[in-house]
Amino acid sequence: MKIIIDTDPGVDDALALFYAKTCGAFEIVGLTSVFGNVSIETATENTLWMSEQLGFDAPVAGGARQPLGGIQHEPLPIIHGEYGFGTHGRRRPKTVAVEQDAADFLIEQTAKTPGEITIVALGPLVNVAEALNRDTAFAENVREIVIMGGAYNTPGNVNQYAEANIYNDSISAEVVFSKAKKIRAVGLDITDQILFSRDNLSSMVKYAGSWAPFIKNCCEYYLAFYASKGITAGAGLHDPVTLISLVRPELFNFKTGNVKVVQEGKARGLTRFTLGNGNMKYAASAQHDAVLREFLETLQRLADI
Ligand SMILES: [Ca+2]
Repeated sequence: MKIIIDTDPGVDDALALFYAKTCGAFEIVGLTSVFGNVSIETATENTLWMSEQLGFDAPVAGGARQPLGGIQHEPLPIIHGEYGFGTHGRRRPKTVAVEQDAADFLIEQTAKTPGEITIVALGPLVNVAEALNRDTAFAENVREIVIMGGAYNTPGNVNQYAEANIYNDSISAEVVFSKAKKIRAVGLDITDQILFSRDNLSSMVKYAGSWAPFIKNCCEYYLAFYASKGITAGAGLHDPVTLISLVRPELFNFKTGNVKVVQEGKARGLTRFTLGNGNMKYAASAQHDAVLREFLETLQRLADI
């Protein structure tokens, strides 16, 4: 399956990239960066660094630094760390991003092989929205847009209404939900239920080979944030679970319909779902234990990377 991953790394983004590498299901056509968990500069450096370290051998295009509509976004280092990977410092990749920006990269790559490339968006949706706004053919050329984002029949995580990726660019989210032809959304309904515990981390570190110190540092930081919120069972595997919904769709139940994104007031960023014929489906339930097992067992191959 050909995919482009749009990402704002980020601890759970890094875990998703580990899964993308080890699951063997993907041909990574490219990666695009976006502001979100970290600044765009850090997101691009982290994406380049992860791509080099994992041997993706794929181009990286730098994306948007701010949301559409002029709302200024500031990262929250308390969740993922100042440079996105726990207490690790700035990454120093050897490679550089391509000259094209992320939206043009998405447009060009999908036009080369219409109907073949799936875009997996793991951060705010501005790069995808820009691609939809710039080129009307893009919506037809992309196979599917897979989104980590939204809270459809469950509370948000920024506040009771909104999930962070949607909240951090609600205008772009509305562009995507209104213009895209085929969307698969994995939101907090599922990802807040599939928790990565300290015990899971201990066993993963045993299998992680030279990645062990990196993973331990990142995940301990991320787990500490969840614990500070009173969630001691573990941390949400938001971005990895989104990828797993593509590889193991039989572990998920989806509901099809349409989404409007609330743009004003205290509920800004709320994903309002209407069941019926529509351009999107969201993961309404999943086999939580089996999804977690898929993640943990797949990452046992990390020592070979
Ligand atoms: Ca992310």
